[in-house]
Amino acid sequence: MTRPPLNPTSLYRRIPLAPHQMRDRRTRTGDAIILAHLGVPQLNQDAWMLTVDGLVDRPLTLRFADLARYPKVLLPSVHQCAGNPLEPFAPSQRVCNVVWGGVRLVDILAACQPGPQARYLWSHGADYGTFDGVEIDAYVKDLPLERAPADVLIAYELNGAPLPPAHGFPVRLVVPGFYGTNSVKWLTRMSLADRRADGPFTTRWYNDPVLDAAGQPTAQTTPVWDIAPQSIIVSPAPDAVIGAARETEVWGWAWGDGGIASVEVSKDDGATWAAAALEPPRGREWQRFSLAWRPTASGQATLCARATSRSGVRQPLAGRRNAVHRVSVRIG
Ligand SMILES: Nc1nc2c(c(=O)[nH]1)N[C@H]1C(S)=C(S)[C@@H](COP(=O)(O)O)O[C@H]1N2
Ligand SMILES: [Mo]
Repeated sequence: MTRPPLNPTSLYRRIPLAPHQMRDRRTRTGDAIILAHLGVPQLNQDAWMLTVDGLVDRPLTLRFADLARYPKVLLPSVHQCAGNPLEPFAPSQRVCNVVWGGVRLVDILAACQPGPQARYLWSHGADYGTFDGVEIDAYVKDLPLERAPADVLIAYELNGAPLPPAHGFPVRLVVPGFYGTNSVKWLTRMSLADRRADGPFTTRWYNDPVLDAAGQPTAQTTPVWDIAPQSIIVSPAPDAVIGAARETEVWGWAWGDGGIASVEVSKDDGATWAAAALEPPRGREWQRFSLAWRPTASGQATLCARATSRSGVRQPLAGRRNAVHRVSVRIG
């Protein structure tokens, strides 16, 4: 494929909302996060083609109009950026909850019949350029087929409208339950392979150092795939003034691959915790939690929330991208 023009031509990032502004259950498109490492390729829907090749019996080339042959699926899902790959332990609250529309990856794969050796799906984007001083031919990510969720989407809609250019127009991958980095935008090629992809976005970046019991890095790394349990406090907002002896609702959102089982809230910077009310998981969406609070003493208070996944993993207090979110308020 000839290279499409890029606009902008380098890293483009938009993080419109702070946690206290994430009041809507469904995030409007204009409020959704945007992350493009290399710029935004300007693609033409009629000229767009997707090649599916590698370890498949029947390689396939799809044009945009061919997608209409497959059932259309709507997928409401949390969409979270793992944060700057150069700072893998920095907390990231770049998140939104949106509705994707498209066709199922499994339907496309069924049409091209992957062979028994196929273990990874390599997805290529049309973007190219330089990131952290490294020259990149194309943004490429890999997905382990045995762990790939059944609801992975080849998406062409966001919130009921065609994907905006920055979100991957005309077609992108959406891997629900995995961090955004895996959801390759401006999709041009999917290759089935028997090993992980060898580009910098799968070997150099987006592999977290595995720490030992003492918190020291080991020689091992783990790919940034599934979303770890996390929560944010939406209300009260940072530096809000809370009336003493009045009832206030502490509320927010919790999410993580596989769903969240419980959320605890602390009103004393993590010294003590109380169970919050929590919605049950609904598909891939974030879950609302809330706790009524009637402050007694006046002064400063630091609120924290921590989520535990249905598989029993609890958010760490600090030092990870999913570290506990803290909000300081004034009681007066
Ligand atoms: N082709 C391509 N796909 C990409 C990226 C990219 O730079 N190029 N960025 C990834 C990252 S890090 C994130 S968080 C999500 C962001 O998707 P959004 O901009 O639609 O929110 O896209 C992912 N897909
Ligand atoms: Mo990201």
